[in-house]
Amino acid sequence: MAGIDALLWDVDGVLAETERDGHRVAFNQAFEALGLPWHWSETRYGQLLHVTGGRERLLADMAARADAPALARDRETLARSLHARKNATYADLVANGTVALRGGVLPLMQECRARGVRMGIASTTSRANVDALLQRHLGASWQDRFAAVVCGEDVRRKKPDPEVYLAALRRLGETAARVVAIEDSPAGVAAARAAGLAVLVTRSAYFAADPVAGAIAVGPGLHDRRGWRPALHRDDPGTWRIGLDDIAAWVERRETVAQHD
Ligand code: XBP
Repeated sequence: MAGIDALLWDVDGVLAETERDGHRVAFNQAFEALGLPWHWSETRYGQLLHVTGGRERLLADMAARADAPALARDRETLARSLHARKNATYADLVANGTVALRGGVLPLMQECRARGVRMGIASTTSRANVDALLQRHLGASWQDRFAAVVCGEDVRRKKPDPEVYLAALRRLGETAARVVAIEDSPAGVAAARAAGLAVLVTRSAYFAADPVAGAIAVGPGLHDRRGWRPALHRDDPGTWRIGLDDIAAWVERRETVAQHD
């Protein structure tokens, strides 16, 4: 379609509120399972989310704890065990339907398919987590819907490094000019921008108010036509959601939101 050949989806926070309802809960279950008296409150998890990567997040938390193993080697071993446990629990949680897709996500995916706009996944979460979430919501053959799926294991550097987006563009065989990323976190926006992409920001629970720089538009989610900056170019009483024409209009304007608090 005019202006857009492909959309690249971030996963955590964009497709679903996985952090609040999934990963945090699973981390806490992993602490319990390994006999650790640790617990990440919603507030503490929000602080830790500025570290991308679950294993890296565990190591960052241990660095601030008096009761973590003293040796770096032992912390690394513990982080790997906890992370493996967390991912297994997370997979169970999403398989049981604990984590829903956010509103407007599925209709936009269906619209992409109907209008010949290709899609990719660009996430630095583990592949098993993406697989669990999308199997639950899109079925066993979910990968067929995406021309590129790039996850944490495929990159050396996680977001805000642009590696994941550059790899997704390579797999799509596209340059950045006609591809739009959908993100929620400052690190994700920075990664997509550094890869040269236009970025749409759908605010998530944990990054509801963080300043983000350089997005083509920032708003509450694909499920809501109110509260977007810049405002939607057209009032369409016939729809409740954000669609490809809305995104194309923002791309065409190329008016970036310098900063949104
Ligand atoms: C999200 C992350 C991940 C998830 C947990 O990455 O930072 O660490 O919180 O997943 P993105 P893992 O910004 O690409 O959405 O435990 O697999 O890391």
